[in-house]
Amino acid sequence: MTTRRELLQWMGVGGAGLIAAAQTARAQPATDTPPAAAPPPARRAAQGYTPVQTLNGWTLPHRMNGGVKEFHLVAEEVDHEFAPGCRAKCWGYNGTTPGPTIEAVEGDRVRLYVTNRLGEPTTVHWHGIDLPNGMDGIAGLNQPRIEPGETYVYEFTLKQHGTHMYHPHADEMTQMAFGMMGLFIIHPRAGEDVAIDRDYAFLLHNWALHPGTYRPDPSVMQDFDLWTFNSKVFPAIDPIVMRTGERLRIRIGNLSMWNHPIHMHSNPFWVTGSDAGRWPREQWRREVTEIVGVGQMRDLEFVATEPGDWALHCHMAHHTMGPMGHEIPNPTGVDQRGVEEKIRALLPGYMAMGRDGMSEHSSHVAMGMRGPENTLPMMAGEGQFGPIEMGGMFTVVKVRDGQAPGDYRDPGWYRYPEGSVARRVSRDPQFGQPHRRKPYAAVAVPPPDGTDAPVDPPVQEHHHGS
Ligand SMILES: [Cu+2]
Repeated sequence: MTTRRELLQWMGVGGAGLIAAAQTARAQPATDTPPAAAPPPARRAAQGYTPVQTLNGWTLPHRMNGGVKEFHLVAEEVDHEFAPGCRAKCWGYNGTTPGPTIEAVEGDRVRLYVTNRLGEPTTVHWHGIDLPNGMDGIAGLNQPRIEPGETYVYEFTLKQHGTHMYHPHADEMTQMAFGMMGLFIIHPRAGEDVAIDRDYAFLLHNWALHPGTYRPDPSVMQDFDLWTFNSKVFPAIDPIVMRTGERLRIRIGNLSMWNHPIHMHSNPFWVTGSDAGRWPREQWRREVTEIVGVGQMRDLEFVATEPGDWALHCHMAHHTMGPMGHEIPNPTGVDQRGVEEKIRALLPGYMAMGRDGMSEHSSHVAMGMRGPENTLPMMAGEGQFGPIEMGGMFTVVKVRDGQAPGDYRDPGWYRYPEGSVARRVSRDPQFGQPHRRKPYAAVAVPPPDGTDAPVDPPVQEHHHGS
């Protein structure tokens, strides 16, 4: 139901604010709340919402037809690049994986055409959307399958707002493993009382694209090779860009086969919504990590107070890495000299690593060492201070004092004010008198003079407070 207040404000009638204020005053019981604590005035958006920025993606244009918003999805094979050096034949919609974002407003009547250009049947399920049962898209249960070459139409009225998804519900295991999914964003008809300055959205996914192959393997259940935001891996994932003091919303959906604890650096965010729309404010939670479960959506809101380059990533350490072997013996602490030459005779280009940790992999990458065909390094990304050593679900939130409102262009790396970066104070492993318990002497620490001979640091006496 449209209230008189909303109607007046949509129409932009002069003086409507005064009428609305008078009506509100009559409708609400008097409270002791001082005016300063009252929420900011509601922003009446109607169709004037802040458009969602689909990370590395796009929004599907629609056309109006007799008051109905018409969209047309095409299920088809796509040639997709995860990052330079790694591409595959994937499946998606309208030429991309994920498919384009569908964006509409609560109360809209939508008509969605779906053309199947795959070699097998498909359907589309509108995930989280409150609609008539016959529009829910489950092959066999709610509708016949859309056969290759056929076009079906779905039509319903959007009764809610929130962050939703669409994906096939026919041969789901294969079609989703190949990248068929997209975002479906419904903005609230009456706007939002806490206004958003920037609204980003992405989907979490995983892919079994084995090195040297060009088709994702749909039968893999756990040991995936690629972990993606909107089907891209770092450093090919776009940064999230904002101005200091702005309010950001990040809408995250998960159609992968794992739960992902999404962690954002800088000050804590609020979890403010889900498939069910923006939650009442009493339910907002302050977090620094939020698990986005399989099949779930989460909206995170963040007010930037500190400029800089802030990491945003999944906190499962393997999910911020590129492809790796999962069943190799543990090389940590193993001196592989001698063995390395023998293996290289069998496997040209083999390079032993991992004795002191995996970090040297990033320097191999920086040296331009080539891995197998059509795959990506486990660690990648070069920042202004050196290797970032990430690879999968990782991107950077770039907060800048000077970023103009509405400017989404990448401002480059942050320019740190002088003296504001952690710095080296010594190259001597014996530096200082730190409290240590039972130091373990076997780890070789390079000596400060730069010679090659490993030196075992002497076992130090240690003291600790009683
Ligand atoms: Cu994860």
